[in-house]
Amino acid sequence: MKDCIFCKIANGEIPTDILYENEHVLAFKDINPQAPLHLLIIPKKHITSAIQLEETDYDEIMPAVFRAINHLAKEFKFYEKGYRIVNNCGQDGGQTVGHLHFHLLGGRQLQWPPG
Ligand code: DGP
Repeated sequence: MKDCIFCKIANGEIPTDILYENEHVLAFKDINPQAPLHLLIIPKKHITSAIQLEETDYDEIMPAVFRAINHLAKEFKFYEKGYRIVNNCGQDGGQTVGHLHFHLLGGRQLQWPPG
């Protein structure tokens, strides 16, 4: 989608170090890290937020997202001490980029509840 920053990353318009890629998703470092390791996993297809997921996305996108997360968690050894997967959905959820993405955070003791 035109003017979507994550679509521009997905189609190579904005050069970004891609850490993981499969048919449906890709992953890269968050520009504003909130933990020693803070990655973003996004679908290549433009989906505005989790509430906009369509029927086929449950079969295609979401398994690919979790495949990517588990691959990265092992590669970066998040899993050894634990990590957090976050999806901010909509305004009250704190979503600032209107292209579905999952944060993968680790490398420090994370607090709960979130703000
Ligand atoms: P959220 O608040 O859940 O919508 O998170 C959006 C995240 O996207 C935020 O942590 C910063 C990150 N971000 C925004 N623009 C860029 C960008 O151009 N490159 C990268 N790598 N991350 C970005």
